[in-house]
Amino acid sequence: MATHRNPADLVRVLPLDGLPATTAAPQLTAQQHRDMFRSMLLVRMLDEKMLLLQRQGRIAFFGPSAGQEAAIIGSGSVARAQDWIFPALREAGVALHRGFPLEQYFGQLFGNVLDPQKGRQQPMHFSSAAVHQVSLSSPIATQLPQAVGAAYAAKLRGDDVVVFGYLGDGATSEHDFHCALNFAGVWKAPVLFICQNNGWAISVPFEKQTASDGIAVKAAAYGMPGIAVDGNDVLAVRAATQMAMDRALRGEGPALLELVTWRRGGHSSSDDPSRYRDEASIPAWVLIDPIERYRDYLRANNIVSAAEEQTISAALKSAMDAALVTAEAAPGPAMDTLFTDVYATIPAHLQRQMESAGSDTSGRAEGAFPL
Ligand SMILES: Cc1ncc(C[n+]2csc(CCOP(=O)(O)OP(=O)(O)O)c2C)c(N)n1
Ligand SMILES: [Mg+2]
Repeated sequence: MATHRNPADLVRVLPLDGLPATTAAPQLTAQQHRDMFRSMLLVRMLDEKMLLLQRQGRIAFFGPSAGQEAAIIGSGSVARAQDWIFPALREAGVALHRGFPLEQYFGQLFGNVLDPQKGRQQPMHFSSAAVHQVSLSSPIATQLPQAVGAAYAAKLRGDDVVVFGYLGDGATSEHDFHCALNFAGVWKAPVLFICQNNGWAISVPFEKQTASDGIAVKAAAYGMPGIAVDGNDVLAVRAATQMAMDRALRGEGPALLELVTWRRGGHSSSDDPSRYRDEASIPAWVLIDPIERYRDYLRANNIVSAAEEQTISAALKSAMDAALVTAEAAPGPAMDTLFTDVYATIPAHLQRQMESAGSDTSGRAEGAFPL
């Protein structure tokens, strides 16, 4: 059960257990490095805080991404402002890296007025037109044909847009995955399929998911390159994603990236992995912290000193704490948005229903509606 993927088979920049780099570090400015590192720290910080909030009953549900920060930020940081993200469960960090405000992030988890979707989605379904990130689709892999459609539309219209379609290893067993890759290959759609292979699909281990030698190899069947990357190596992820992006921008179509990482925690705040996972059999290399690996690089190359990191962390913490206080105090979405947000112009029957529902504008739905 400890097979998962062999690290020797993966694209790597940062050293790991004596394994050599297989590709050069991407050319990034010090500011780009700092931004990526900051986002990785933020994802980890939010993860820890949100799981506590869930246990305190302050939010209902959370899907953690501890250990996957390199895969999330290394790939998402390649997207340009005009590109679109079709995420799975664990890519809120991509939205945050691209400017999604923390108040809106918390507002989504509280389902209140600060949520751009006004509390109409399950927690973790972050979505913001401003940062070009659509909501995750709860049914696994359904976002992938949507991502291909968006990419193909951009191609037909001549828009300079690349679409990032994220998925987990479990999603590769869904028909939507195969359908999406097939169409993307035929149409040469500018879409990157970015699979975070974290070893698990809730309680199903990777070994039970597929008989193929990993996920990247599946790309060959659809006429696109597949690249298997050390997903805990943020620079390898960034380099591989950029390579796929450059191909798409040259009109050469899609690619499949398999970012091999590890789900350290439960599937979600509702899960207890000790019920089905033997912690002693976890491959040691996947537990080497992606943040520490990047930190070592940043220190060795004099990009982020220990003092600078302290300043970054302190600023992140105070921004997080302040946004949380604001968001937790915000009211629920106003009751009348149930009626006003359905059509551009309210039809007569909804108008009547809105009037008969009364004039409650307290923003709290509990008990205010005669059901
Ligand atoms: C079609 C469908 N089947 C089952 C589920 C229940 N479900 C939610 S997440 C999940 C596992 C997803 O695993 P993976 O794709 O590896 O992503 P990860 O959670 O590991 O990030 C399952 C089976 C679902 N949401 N949709
Ligand atoms: Mg998985």
